[in-house]
Amino acid sequence: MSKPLLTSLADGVLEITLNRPDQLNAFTVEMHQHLRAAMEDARDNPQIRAIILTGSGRGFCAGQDLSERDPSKKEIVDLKVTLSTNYNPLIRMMRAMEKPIICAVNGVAAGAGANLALACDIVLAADNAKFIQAFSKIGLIPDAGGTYTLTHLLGEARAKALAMTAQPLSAQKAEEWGLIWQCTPADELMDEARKLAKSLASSATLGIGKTKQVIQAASTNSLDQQLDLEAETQGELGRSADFKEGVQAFLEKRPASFTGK
Ligand code: LHQ
Repeated sequence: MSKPLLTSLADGVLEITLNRPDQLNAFTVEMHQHLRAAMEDARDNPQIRAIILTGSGRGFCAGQDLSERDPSKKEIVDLKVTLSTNYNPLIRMMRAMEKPIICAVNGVAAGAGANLALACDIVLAADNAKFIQAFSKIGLIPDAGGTYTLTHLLGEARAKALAMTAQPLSAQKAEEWGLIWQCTPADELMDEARKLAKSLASSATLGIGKTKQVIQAASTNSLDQQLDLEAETQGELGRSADFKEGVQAFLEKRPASFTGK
């Protein structure tokens, strides 16, 4: 049987590929375990300075594998347990990780698959990809952070309509609405994602990681709290080797060589 997840590391970038193409990379418990382990490795390995998440085949991820949830089976699995055990720790870890995660949405992203993509820091999507909040079709609410992400990125009006109707949202419209960073021709998606990831991985990654944290904090902080957090974080970064190198390189009119320290 093929592995449910593929990983490769080059130029400081860990590329993670969901790999159940025949099921549009729908999540099984096994795939969850592999993805968690890969993300933990990305978080803890100092050689990894950026991450790309993508899918193999024609889809990105169709959310939970519904065949694992066959309602005719006697054993009823509590969905709260599934979310608390698998999806929620994954989303929390990805958001807490002080490294940029780029999602290359190579095709349909449905249910928790759509919200996994939207939990990443920079989302590129192929021009034939679409985002579907498929949950309402099976009597559920958006999960894997979807109610939070959609509301914060789009506002209530669009979040509610997307969630209630389960209408597919094209990658073009997702870009237009500010739900994702960029819609890209399908045959250029991975080149674009790799170019971006490589450039981030060789940048001042300590500052990039802090940028992620401070921007995320802005959704719940007041301006006062945010100003304090900016000052605190800038103080810390002002003592970093990357800041020293960045300024020195600027003054010497040469490219900077950042170490992420
Ligand atoms: C699938 C799936 C799938 C299994 C396609 N499972 N096989 C979290 C925690 C706990 C519980 C509950 O939920 C959650 C979060 C969730 O994610 S709930 C939402 C789950 N996802 C969905 O409801 C989406 C279901 N899939 C679809 O609606 C369609 O497949 C989409 C719109 C994604 C793509 O449509 P098509 O391009 O027409 O492809 P297809 O439907 O023909 O799918 C291709 C194959 O993939 C097919 O298998 P087959 O053997 O017939 O070729 C599907 O059965 C399989 N597949 N999604 N979630």
